[in-house]
Amino acid sequence: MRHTPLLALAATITLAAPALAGDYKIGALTIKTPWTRPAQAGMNGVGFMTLANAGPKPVTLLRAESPAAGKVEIHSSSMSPAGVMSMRREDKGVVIPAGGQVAFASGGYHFMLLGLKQPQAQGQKTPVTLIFDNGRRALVELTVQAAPPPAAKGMPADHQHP
Ligand SMILES: [Cu+2]
Repeated sequence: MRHTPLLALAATITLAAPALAGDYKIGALTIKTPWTRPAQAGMNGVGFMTLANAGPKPVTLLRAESPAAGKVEIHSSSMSPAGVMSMRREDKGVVIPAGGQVAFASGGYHFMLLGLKQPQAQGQKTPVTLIFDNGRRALVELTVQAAPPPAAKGMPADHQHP
């Protein structure tokens, strides 16, 4: 064993460290402004954030989990030509391209927090763990707020609907 136990530990513990206000950095990934709306216990919550990948390789977000909900699913919303909004599960995860970013925002990708165990009240934080294909897990906290954070508004990359 040439590696010290400390180094091995550093390689496996990948708690995301808060960076700028509400942002988390984990390796080449930045998780920006995670937030969710107020909701009652037993209801489904919806989580939003932006995932940016500054690295040279794509990273896939495989799934997410939270002690605050019975289950967390990755969904995408889309508008049919008839103007009907529908959503579907993204069981294969979501690829964050090298040098790119993916917005989880109203009308697009989002996290469904199925069966909230407690109410989400304004100002509280809901913990969610993101699990990536490179073996990393990032624990982030969704801030409970009624309206999108300023940084999440007006993101042109998210607007693909006609
Ligand atoms: Cu959904």
